[in-house]
Amino acid sequence: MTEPNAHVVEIERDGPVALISFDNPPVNAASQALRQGLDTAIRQLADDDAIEVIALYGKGRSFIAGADIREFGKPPRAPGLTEVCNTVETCAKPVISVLHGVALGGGLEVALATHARVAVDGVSLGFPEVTLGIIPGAGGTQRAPRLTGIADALDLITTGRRIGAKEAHELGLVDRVETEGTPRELALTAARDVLSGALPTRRTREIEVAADDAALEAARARIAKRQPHLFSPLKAVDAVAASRRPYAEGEATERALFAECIDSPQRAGLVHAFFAERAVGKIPEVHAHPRAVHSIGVIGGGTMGSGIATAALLAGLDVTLAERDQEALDRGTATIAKNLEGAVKRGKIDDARRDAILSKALTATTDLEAFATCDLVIEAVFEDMEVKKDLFAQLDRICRDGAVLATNTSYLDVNEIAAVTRRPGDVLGLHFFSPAHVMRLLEVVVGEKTAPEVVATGFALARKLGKVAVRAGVCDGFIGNRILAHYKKAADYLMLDGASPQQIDRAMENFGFAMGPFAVSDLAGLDIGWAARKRLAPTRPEAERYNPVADRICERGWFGRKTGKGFYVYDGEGPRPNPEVDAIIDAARAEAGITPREFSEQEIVERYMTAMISEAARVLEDGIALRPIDIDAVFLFGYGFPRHHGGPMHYADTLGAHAILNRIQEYAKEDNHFWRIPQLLEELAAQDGTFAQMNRET
Ligand code: 3H9
Repeated sequence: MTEPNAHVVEIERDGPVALISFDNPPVNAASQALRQGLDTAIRQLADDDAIEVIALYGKGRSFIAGADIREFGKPPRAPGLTEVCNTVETCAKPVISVLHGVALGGGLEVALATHARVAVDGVSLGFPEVTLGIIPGAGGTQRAPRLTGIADALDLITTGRRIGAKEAHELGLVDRVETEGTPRELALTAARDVLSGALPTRRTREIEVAADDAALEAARARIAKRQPHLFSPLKAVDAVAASRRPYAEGEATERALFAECIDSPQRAGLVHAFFAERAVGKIPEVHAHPRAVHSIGVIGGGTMGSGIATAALLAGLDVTLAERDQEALDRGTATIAKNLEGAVKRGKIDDARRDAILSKALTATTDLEAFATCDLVIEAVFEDMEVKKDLFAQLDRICRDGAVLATNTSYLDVNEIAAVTRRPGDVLGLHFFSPAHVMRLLEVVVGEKTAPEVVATGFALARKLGKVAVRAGVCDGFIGNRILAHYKKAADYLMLDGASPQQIDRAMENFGFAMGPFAVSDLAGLDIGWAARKRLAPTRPEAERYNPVADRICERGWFGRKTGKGFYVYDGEGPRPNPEVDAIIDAARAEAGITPREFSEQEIVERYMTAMISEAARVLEDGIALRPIDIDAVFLFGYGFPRHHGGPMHYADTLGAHAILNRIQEYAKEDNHFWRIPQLLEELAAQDGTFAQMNRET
């Protein structure tokens, strides 16, 4: 027997049945070796008179997870997946597939090119291409509508939604669902059923597609509303529209549209974001053994503490929630119950699970001694160093040996907090983002003395909670809030110099942020920034410009959404600019002797992004973030950074270090205190280097 590509694709013969299996760990991506192996195997078996039916299945954890994303942006290597799918579909003998684990993107396209599909219960099917800035490019936009109709194909292809075996069966994507048996056993059985006539086969390309112009228009309207900045979803609609034409014509249209997408900057940004999510787990402590965490203690039942408790409960952990008095405790447990109710509404858990969590997994107490048996304790109390130190001294006395002690502080010195305990090695920062049961980012703040296994425990906990953990060093604000404080000042200066808060918000929303900085401040609560500014006032350098507008808004008792007024008015009719803020801004400008000037949207974006990139470069210089890609992940998963720009460091590479340097030099002519050139950026510009190179080198 000749092996087409012995390591990745194997043929097994059983009488008239041939099984082709894929073995390309970890996820069976359709790499060049897999494509070549499959193409060769089908051609060989087509010529083999002893074989009457061919069945494909995957070894390991999945069928095929899609094209090999690492090959994107590199010169294509033959055979392309389109050709391979065509080899499969045009094979004169019936070819079927058994789908388990995942069959995504190109993996699903291979399956749709086979003549019948068996789904193993638990499989996840979908077209995630639009999340990577592309469209299905191996016939998916042509074959899916032939099986499901245009409307359902559009839903799957333009959203990237993943579906299970049952729904795939209802939609007509698969012919059979099996609940028992290994993929190999099911492949053999199904192949024999093809021979007996029990499993009918047909070529997808031969099916007619019914016209559905209404579905095409509805999809375009939905995309304009929900994904206004994305390039590929509309291309996907155009490709699906072409499925009405003869197969070869539709396929040619898909190829052309796919090529436009693969070359787009959005594709590069979205693929970078995909890898950022995975790269951040590669930390120096990767080989340390995490400590087991089954029960956690949460101190503080405010929005943050309740959110953390909710996240832990949803992940199956036992949670002890502590507050200083019964009233506060009741508020905390009520918030958790409300959060869980939201999880029921979103279909994440059912009523019975919610009831079990509330009655069995959650313990509420006003006595810190209850933490004696917890594996990990997180405090989420008021941001005050003395309060936190007092708490950690108590935890040090109460908690068992080996328990991890975590602070959720947003900016305070984790080393100073750890120093009040006799076990600074067990202390770290776990900085959640609000609402903590929704936001995916977790900054794992590593102190000078934090033990490697305690860092590993923070990362393992994040995985359990479904969060993206990023390793951060100790400084005021860690990675995210430190950078935010800087570019927020740039926004404040733009406002003082002539741009309105709404204009700045609109510019950043048009750049791709879901909300601009002033709308975000209103949402978070203006009192939070006010407290931070008051705290930092004594250390504010003389030379630093100061915009007092937000302080004056707060002095009126307007803290944003929660008080109904901030930069915007919230009175039930949707946010609108607060007219009284204009007068406050005018007064601040007059006091500072500023004659307001016009700012174009482009200049607003440039100044804002340059400030973000500058401080991010300093965060790298100071070793607070391990690599540029860690900063990207912080902004993608915690700050609503537009995914198609890949994160601030990836975006900086698209501009080039020289261009950023030139901007800073230009801006520094007006304010050389704020606009300083980070040394790292200067070095990159001198070497024509990129942040991406730094990712590869570290
Ligand atoms: C496509 O198919 C386009 C076609 O239409 C075009 C044809 C012309 N390629 O996520 P994990 C790596 S577009 C390369 O941690 P999990 C991943 O980086 C593609 N590598 O595991 C990681 O590497 P490392 C459509 C891939 O169990 C390791 O595998 N397909 C790919 O949590 C483990 O991954 C998709 O978009 C890939 N396709 O989740 C599917 N996939 O260990 C993308 C994964 O070095 N993949 N890797 O960090 C996923 O959604 C998840 O990885 C999956 C497994 C659900 C499969």
